[in-house]
Amino acid sequence: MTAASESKLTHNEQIKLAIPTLAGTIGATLADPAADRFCEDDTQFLKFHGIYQQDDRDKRKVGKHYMFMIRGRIPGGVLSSRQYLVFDDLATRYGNQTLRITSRQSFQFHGVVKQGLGKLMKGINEALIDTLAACGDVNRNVMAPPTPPVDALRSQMLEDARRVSGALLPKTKAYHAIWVEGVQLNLEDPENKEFADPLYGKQYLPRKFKAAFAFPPLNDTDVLTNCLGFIAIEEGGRIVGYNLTAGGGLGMSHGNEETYPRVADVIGFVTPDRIVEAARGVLTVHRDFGDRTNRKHARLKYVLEEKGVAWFREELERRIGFRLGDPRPYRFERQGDVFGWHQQHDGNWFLGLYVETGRVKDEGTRRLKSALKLIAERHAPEIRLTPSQNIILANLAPGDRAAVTQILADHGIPVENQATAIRRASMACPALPTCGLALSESERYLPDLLGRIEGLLAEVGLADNDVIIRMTGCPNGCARPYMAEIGFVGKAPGKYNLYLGGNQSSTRLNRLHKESLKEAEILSELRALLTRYTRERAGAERFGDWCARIVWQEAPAAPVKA
Ligand code: SRM
Ligand code: SF4
Repeated sequence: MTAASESKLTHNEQIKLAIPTLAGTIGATLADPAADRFCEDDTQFLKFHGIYQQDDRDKRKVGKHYMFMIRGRIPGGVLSSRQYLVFDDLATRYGNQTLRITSRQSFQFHGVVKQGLGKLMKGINEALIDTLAACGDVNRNVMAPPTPPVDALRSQMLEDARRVSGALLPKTKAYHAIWVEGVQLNLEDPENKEFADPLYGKQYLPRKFKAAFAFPPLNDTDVLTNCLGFIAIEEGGRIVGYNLTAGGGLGMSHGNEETYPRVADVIGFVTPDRIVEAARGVLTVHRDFGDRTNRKHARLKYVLEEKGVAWFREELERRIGFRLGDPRPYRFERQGDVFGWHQQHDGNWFLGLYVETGRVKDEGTRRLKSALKLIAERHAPEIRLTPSQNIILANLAPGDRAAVTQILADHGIPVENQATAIRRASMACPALPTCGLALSESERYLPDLLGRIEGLLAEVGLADNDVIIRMTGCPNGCARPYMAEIGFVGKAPGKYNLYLGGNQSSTRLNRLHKESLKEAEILSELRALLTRYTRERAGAERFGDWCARIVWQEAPAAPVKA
């Protein structure tokens, strides 16, 4: 690389090049009891270790209260009860008493202060889980369908997802040194100075990279929103391979037309024995062609959009050294989770539980956190986190059902009619007060807004409608609002852009309908649209499909205001 091209690199690129172990001075600052936070460059390295330095935005008027968000790496979202109990205990001791299920099947701790950070990280690693690469310019948590085996095939997919996750892990020694051994990596040691990750090189990726698996007809992982996707193809009762997808992603910035959400392209077909090679190949195309001069333009989706599918397939095949098969037919019909009790193929049972905005907590008469702890202690289910921020308790013996239902009832959690259809189908990102990028509320506001939308639905005779509603506090798209039938994207405090027209199978992006709406405007707009929908829908047509058929034609997307 020439000096000129190096100078155009973003700051993140330069610091990765300078300290390719990603150790920064994290170990030294961690050991310093007087420091309540890490320096700016270290906050970038910390992300690769699964940690975000944040401050409590509710308290900004009285100064900056630094705290940390820690995200687990939990491929497919599966944990043992023992591991869950460790997470519960760590959240109680060092976090804000809650666990946050993420939209990528992981858990986040929020509100951890610096004194608790090292202990919490040690605890996670002792439970044989880690947080390595949960954030940063690397492959993130790999998603897989969370529904427990009602047939043997989904178990194979989970194993495939774990293989891909393992193969794409960075190899730096810094993570183990800092969080397990509790030491600062010696940056002067030539071995550390010259370190280059065998897959990622010295500079890692230009930006984050995301992978997911899905099993048609269910698209519960929103697979097409990922940089890399594997869509299972079943023939004769076995998974014969996967359609490989690439170039999905949702993040954008208000007023910047060079950024946009994008649905992935189907590139080709790959057999199960070759998914790791294929995954590495796709990742290295991102590594080598992603834009390292502009982080807003650095995702793989822009490479796909600008160079095209034919170029991408050829480039990928050149790297992996074999030809992909042609994509096989598949069809997604729906997204979403399964709730209530269901029997597994082995005779055991699983219970799908709705978790409002993914937050596992005790609040008022609903004491979900305490209930889950008791169930994990007494009945030891396998814990599965869903991409829609819900939880599944799996592998429960038939004899456990009544006791588990009773524990939940004692803690104010029903297993039947857990929430209205729109709540069960909804998602919100954390936003305020933890997220530094939030422009408006999301997790703390959506439940109230849904209450008002429930009122509207009842008013127009659609009380049981399960329209898919997602909200984020900014346009980064963390709760995947651009795939929802109704998407709310924060624009400013109390103001949201309204997107309409996603579909139930999560294969179609919605479109911007109106900008900067306050709550009263949202409700009046939705009242008018829902009233028309009841009159104009064709048979069982869903609201999102009606919006795409009718509303999109009437109101072409408004020009985006800067
Ligand atoms: Fe996200 C940044 C939370 C899934 C796109 N995301 C953030 C940060 C870390 C804010 C920051 O950079 O300072 C948020 C932390 C908030 C907090 O206080 O916890 C955050 N993202 C989340 C989670 C927790 C939202 C949730 O409701 O669960 C999800 C964690 C998933 C996980 O376990 O790994 C989460 N983020 C997503 C998704 C959805 C997905 O991956 O399926 C997206 C859209 C898909 C995509 O990547 O394109 C997403 N997050 C972003 C972006 C925009 C990236 C871009 O291409 O422009 C940012 C901003 C950034 O990276 O600079 C971001
Ligand atoms: Fe924060 Fe925006 Fe992501 Fe919400 S969508 S968590 S506000 S970055």
